[in-house]
Amino acid sequence: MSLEKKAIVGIIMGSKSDLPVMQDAIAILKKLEVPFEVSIVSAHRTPERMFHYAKSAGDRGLKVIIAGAGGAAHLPGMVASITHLPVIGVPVKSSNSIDGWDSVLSILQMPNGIPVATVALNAAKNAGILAAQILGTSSEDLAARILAYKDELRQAVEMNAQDVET
Ligand code: RP5
Repeated sequence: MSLEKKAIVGIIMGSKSDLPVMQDAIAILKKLEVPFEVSIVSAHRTPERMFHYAKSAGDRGLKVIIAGAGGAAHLPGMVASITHLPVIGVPVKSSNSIDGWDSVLSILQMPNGIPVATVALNAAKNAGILAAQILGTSSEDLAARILAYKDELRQAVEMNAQDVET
């Protein structure tokens, strides 16, 4: 996708081990035809790479950043402290986490002035949808694709209802 069109969503994660969770953001952005790029950027292990990524993101054409991390998940908040772009945080339940509360609270409890739009634990799909919705405010075509997706959700529920209801 990023080869065909210039990326407008940046998907970053603290480790390759976050990729299975973050794949859900990739999949929904592909479905909604939103161009994106994917990078591994660690707040703790590659702080200079993180700073450069966040500092250059707007100039490189990105409009929204989705940042996933687990444990002491400082990546979304640190990126939000550097860029003017909206940052959507995905708390990832890493293998040594305390049921994911470590990453949820690290991403959710931001100080005044530096918001991160935090989705539920491992909810990278919702992060992708939210990024598309932000971008859909300035693209009628994308807004139409989001509404079509919502219609798919409605139809699935109505089919299930027909199966169950008597
Ligand atoms: C965080 O530590 C990453 O975002 C990941 O969720 C977690 C574990 O990373 P690895 O030790 O698997 O590289 O920085």
